[in-house]
Amino acid sequence: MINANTVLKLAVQKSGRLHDDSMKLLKECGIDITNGVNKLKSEASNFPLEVFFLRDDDIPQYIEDAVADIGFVGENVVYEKNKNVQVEHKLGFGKCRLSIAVDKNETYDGVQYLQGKRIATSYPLILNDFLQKNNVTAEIHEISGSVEIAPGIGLAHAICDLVSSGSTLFMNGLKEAETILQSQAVLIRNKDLDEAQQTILDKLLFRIQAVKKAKN
Ligand code: PRT
Ligand code: ZN
Repeated sequence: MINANTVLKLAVQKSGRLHDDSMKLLKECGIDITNGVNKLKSEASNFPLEVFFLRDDDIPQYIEDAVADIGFVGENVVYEKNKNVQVEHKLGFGKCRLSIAVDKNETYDGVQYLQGKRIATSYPLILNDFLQKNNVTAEIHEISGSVEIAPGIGLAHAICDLVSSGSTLFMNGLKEAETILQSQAVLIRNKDLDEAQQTILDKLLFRIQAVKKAKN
């Protein structure tokens, strides 16, 4: 029997680029969340959903550990964290790409350019996969922020970072050389939801798909 008291726990970014679109999507799905930005969690008043507000980097781990059941997070974070979670649905917002960029005056003539170079990034795992697939040996220098300044201060020959408009690269005298991942926000889930949780997730997915259809 399905437990009528079951509530699905959704993790969303507490603040940052994905927060507003995540909350907007819930609203478009007809789900009322009483404001909870300064709280850790908030419950929907008209749907069996509880929303947890977290740093995006922590979301895959929380889902793997079943602290939350589902989450809205960028594919870039999902693949970099490499946790045991399942990507269920692409959400259509938070679009960006993970790209390798070099000094705008460099002649970039293909991935072999990167051989023996030092590349600064916050995405060492995804970058390492890309380099291996392309038989390139390069030094990956992991930094957590302001990756785009690394070439200018002599820390690296190239960077691997998220790009959307391209203006950050431009302002730092860099040019995009290689796109290694196209990313957008996705709904990820714990792999072992019980029947009651699955039923709620199916209802939510049905509404998300209806919202998407209405926009097309
Ligand atoms: O605090 P928390 O850890 O939760 O947030 P965060 O600072 O790690 O992430 P945040 O809010 O910056 O980004 C959240 C997610 O938004 C990312 O993981 C991506 O999935 C998505 N996203 C979409 C982006 C961008 N577009 C983006 N442009 N994330 C970051 N950027 C940055 C990029 O790193 C670079 O510094 O924006 C700059 C480039 O933008 P353009 O427009 O100048 O090219
Ligand atoms: Zn983050």
